[in-house]
Amino acid sequence: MINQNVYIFDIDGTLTPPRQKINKQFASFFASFCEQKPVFLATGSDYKKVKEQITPDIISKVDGIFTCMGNELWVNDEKVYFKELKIPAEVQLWLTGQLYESKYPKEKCGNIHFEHRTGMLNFSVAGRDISKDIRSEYSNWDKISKEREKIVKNFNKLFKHYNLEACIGGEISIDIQKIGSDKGQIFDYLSFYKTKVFFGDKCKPSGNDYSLYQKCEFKFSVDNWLHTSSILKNIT
Ligand code: M1P
Repeated sequence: MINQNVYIFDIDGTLTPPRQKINKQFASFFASFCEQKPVFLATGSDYKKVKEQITPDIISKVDGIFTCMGNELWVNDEKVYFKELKIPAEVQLWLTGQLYESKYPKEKCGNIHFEHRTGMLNFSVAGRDISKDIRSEYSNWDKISKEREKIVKNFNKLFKHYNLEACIGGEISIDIQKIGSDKGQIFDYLSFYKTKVFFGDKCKPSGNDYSLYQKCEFKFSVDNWLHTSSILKNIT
């Protein structure tokens, strides 16, 4: 057992604005935090997106980066392990059906609705290839219509027999993975640390940080990276 706190951070909405680069000043503060403590990043995104958003300095200082909901681990720019997932045709077709069911205006949607990542599928009615403006418009519309919450609920009722579950991703998407192959698995990989301290922004039951948030001994459900920054400044 390692008698130290290990710090685990979600990325989008916790260390950066969703799908954007980390703030420069915060990045240099956070890099020095990573030098002093054991730190892991934990994201639903893939490693390519992590590298777009997080500085090389931070990447070189953290102990590891769990991507694709913990279905991949990267250490020193090397993939240390990965878990695969095959999505059944019925599931893929049901999700395609949701695109037709959606009340969000079709002309505003992009064309890339599915992103097959390691051990997970990211699904977005609005599309991964939409502008920043449409992204925030869909996100606000979703808060009122609760489209993603409804899709997640129905999905989890229908596809348990495939051992699959869905949760709300970031602003516009849904993450789908095997039951138990969500961020909660990161807690188990780090169980040899006495205390796990987690920072996330999607910590409610349908959010993709919930499973890890629930397990960690210390946890912070944050509003955005500024909130994370102010908490960290009190820890150091
Ligand atoms: O917060 C992490 C999430 O970031 C993106 O979500 P969205 O595009 O919905 O804002 C996705 O990469 C998602 O998989 C990821 O969990």
